[in-house]
Amino acid sequence: MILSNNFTGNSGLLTPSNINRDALQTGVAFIGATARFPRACPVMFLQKAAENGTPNLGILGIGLGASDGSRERFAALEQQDGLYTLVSKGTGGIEYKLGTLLKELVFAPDKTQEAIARLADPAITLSLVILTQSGYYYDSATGGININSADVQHDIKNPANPKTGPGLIVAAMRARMRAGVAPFTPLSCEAMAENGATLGKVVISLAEQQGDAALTAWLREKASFPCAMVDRIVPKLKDSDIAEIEKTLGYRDNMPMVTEPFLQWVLEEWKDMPASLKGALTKAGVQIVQDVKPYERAKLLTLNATHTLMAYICNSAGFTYVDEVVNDPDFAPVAHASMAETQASLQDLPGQNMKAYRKIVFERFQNPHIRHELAQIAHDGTNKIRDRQVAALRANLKIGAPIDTLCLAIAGWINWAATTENIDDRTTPDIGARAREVVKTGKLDAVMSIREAFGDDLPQDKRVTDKIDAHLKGIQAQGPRDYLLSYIAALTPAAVA
Ligand code: CS2
Repeated sequence: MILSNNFTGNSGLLTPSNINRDALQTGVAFIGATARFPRACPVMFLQKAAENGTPNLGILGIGLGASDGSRERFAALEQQDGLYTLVSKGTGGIEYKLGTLLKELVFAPDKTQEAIARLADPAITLSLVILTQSGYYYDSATGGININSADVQHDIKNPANPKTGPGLIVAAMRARMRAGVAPFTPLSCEAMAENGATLGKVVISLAEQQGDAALTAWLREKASFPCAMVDRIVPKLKDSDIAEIEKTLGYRDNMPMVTEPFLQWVLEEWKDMPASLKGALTKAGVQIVQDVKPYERAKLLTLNATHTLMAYICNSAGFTYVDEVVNDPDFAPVAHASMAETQASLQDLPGQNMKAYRKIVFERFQNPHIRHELAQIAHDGTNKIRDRQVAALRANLKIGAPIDTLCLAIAGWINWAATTENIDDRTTPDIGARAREVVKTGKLDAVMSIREAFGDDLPQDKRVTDKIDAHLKGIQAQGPRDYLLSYIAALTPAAVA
């Protein structure tokens, strides 16, 4: 039987919660409610705050139609009354918890007016937002919304009947302004640099494009779009996860998550953030800071950059999962070498010592219960290489720190792209052809000319191109596995410290 308000199976195995769903008032929206990452992380902090007694953290889940299968996933969530299971697996054992905050669900593509009206409710003061990076329609050239997109053009012409996430937010904000209600505060959960600020830019520029000067001015004056760093490793759901939950808990859950115990939400304090909310979130474990950027950078360079290194070169060397690599004494040193380089430009932060942080990240990678597929990490390589390896490269070049493993990761990406089929890279859809061109000609140009990743300077920088070239030729000559082993054998103790 399917999980629902009326059926929670062997709930004795679930971590008890004192939340009374009937008494919970809806005060938070969640735009993109089927996404797993926020349900596993920020929502769990809100749930903790609700368990600590904050009353108005019931969630209005809004579904968007942007990605394939979202309608089906939303219907599955509706069928379960918004309930879902969170299975966290660590060395301390398994914890089963029910996500109970999602109380109301509205699928915006079918019920746009209802979604706008509900988002305009004065009781809603916050909204989690997850749109995927492309769902922001951000145009870095103009610093606003991408007016060349057909969906955005639709929303410019039809402000009352939007299709996009930013369009929905603008319409809801307009309704609030007209009713004399303050804006809600959108909390971006995207794993992307400057997430909240980017959301603010696209929302305000869309209002501007719609010719609504009053709304544009009102948003500029009154709305806040705080940035946040959200961290929890959530591997892709497997059929066997659903089967295991059904066997153990006695109900069928089509929207669960299997994740690690670790979770972190660093949130920027915004002007007029209510002191009571700040207190409640802090007590629930959220780190409220003035500037999120250094935390975001620390995570991107320590955790995500090492993921990206492994996703390509270690995948080509025969590994399938993250934990396989870091638990293999022959190959783990390459992950250490990567972290040593990417951390070179990082400073300790309040509450976060970089050495200790690195150790925690490495142990998280080692968690054998979290089978995190390298192939899952490999998609959208251009953006990831830019935000991770290239960001670290630029910083290290500035301070004269080593860049060898960073260049190995980039060479690994090129080799992987040349040898992998059906690559999903929205920024460089022809990355496979470009990489094969590099291999064929022995010249890096076809890949280094991807400006979105390397800019105009790095293709000219011989300190970088010579190293990438040497690594790539080594990988080609010896094969990825043997090359990686010979690279690791030559690492000095300082390179992995
Ligand atoms: C990963 C991230 O797929 C990837 O690119 O590096 O999804 C990573 O697991 C999360 O950022 C962890 O919070």
